[in-house]
Amino acid sequence: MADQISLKEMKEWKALEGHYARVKDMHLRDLFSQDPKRAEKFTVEAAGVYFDYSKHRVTATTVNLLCDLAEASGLREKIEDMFTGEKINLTEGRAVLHTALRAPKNATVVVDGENVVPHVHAVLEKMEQFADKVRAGEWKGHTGKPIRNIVNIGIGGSDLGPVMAYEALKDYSDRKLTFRFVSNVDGTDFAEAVRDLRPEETLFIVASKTFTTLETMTNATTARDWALKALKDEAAIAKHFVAVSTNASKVSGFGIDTENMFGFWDWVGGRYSMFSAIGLSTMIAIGPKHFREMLSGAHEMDVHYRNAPFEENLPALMGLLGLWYTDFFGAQSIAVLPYEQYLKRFPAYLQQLTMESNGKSVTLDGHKTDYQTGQVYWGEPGTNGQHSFYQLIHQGTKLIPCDFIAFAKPRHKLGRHHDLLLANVFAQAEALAFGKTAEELKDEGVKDWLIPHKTFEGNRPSTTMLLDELTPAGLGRLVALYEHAVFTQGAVWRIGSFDQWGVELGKVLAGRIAPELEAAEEPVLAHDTSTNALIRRYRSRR
Ligand code: G6Q
Repeated sequence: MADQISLKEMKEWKALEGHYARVKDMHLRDLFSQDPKRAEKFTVEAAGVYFDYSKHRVTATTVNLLCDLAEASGLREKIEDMFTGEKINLTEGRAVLHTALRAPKNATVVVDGENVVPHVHAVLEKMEQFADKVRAGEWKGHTGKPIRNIVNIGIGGSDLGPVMAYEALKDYSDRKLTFRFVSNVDGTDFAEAVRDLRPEETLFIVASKTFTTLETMTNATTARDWALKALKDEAAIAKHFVAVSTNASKVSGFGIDTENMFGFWDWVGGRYSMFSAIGLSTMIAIGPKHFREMLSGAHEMDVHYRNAPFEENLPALMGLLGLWYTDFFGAQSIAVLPYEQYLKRFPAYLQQLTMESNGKSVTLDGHKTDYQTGQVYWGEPGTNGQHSFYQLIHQGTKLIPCDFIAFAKPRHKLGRHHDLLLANVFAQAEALAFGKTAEELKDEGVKDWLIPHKTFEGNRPSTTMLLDELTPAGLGRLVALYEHAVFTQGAVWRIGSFDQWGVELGKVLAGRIAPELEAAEEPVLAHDTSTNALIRRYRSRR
């Protein structure tokens, strides 16, 4: 790779530094009072998402400078490289084509000389046939009983997307079927997931790209033992186990007929895989039609990201705003606050998407970054969070930009619930931005000594995203929005957003420690003194 000047030496970065010094103390109260059109100017609506970023500590110049930085960082070209199947995952030598998973049938995306879109649609059709059979009660278990329970076994990218989507779209799911998700190697996860299930009515989806992941293979083996204990016939495996994987030989080695395997490809990263066959449980839950709608929603956002100018481009704006706070204001985290109970697993899903992607401190050409990358994402649904951690966001010492997500229509019309929910999300964004001054408190007659405690500085930034309704398409749009925001940041930061070497070391060390825990004879330990002591303590107490 040709040497390029470092990010912080770029004139666009330096322009932002100068600009930051000028605007850092500006207050949102003033920005709003100076410009009656501020809300309008800093709201973009695209792909079904009304995206109000007016309550951010930005001016029109900030937005222009951030977009200049994106342009100068080659974001436009990098987006094209991703969409056209260039091997942009350099450290693994792979293309990055989750966008091809939601491309329409007539699209062409070429990887290694081959159009992958027909393969995507062939797998989708195979998934549809299977999902329809299960949903119709036509897929029978070994004893002839229809399947009623679906247990997805997978971890990380093979779990978080499916479980989030299942919870998000539960209102669309077939309530005759029970869904469970097992990920943790902690046996409690499996034991609790199956304790009230009958093996003869239970289907396991073993979801693993590699089919070698310790947790998933351990759980899958336990599931096989659990099923065979009741069904007492190896032939039952074919009816009660299907696999989602890229590794056919490992799948058949486990005893699953590759007829019952749903494939995907090395150009689908784990945390970008919920729209691939990894979403089989989602499709069984909500049905093929709704699954297709989810794909269309994501595709709509893909088209927007690829074509819209950065100033009007939701994922680009979202990514650049995150970078503005991370690299200039020194913010460490972003709170994701969906005012929609069905999105309760969305923050957990985003944690992997964002933190595994952009939690890197070395650039693609191997240099240590001298700027901050990847924020800590966290959150809970509103209004629950308001009664817990919002205190720190309102009055604490840390700057925590917030993403509020809300829907105009409720999934359940119940009395005043939805109006109250929405009143709260709007109120929180308002309170964070504008706060409450000492003068206002004085006018209200608050005693002097209490005023410091009751003052809200305000100037705490947030985005409010308002969608019409939580539909499969809406979920697709939201997920794709965040995926591309992550891409935007990774492109500017010059890091590899699509590998995850940071998860490897712990796996290797656990592989070394496990036999030491299980050895019959006292093992000779050669770790540090702390780890040695912990191992001995565990062995003496287990
Ligand atoms: C995601 C990661 C990781 C992966 C899991 C499961 O991007 O690669 O979370 O999804 O480790 O891997 P398998 O699907 O191979 O079991």
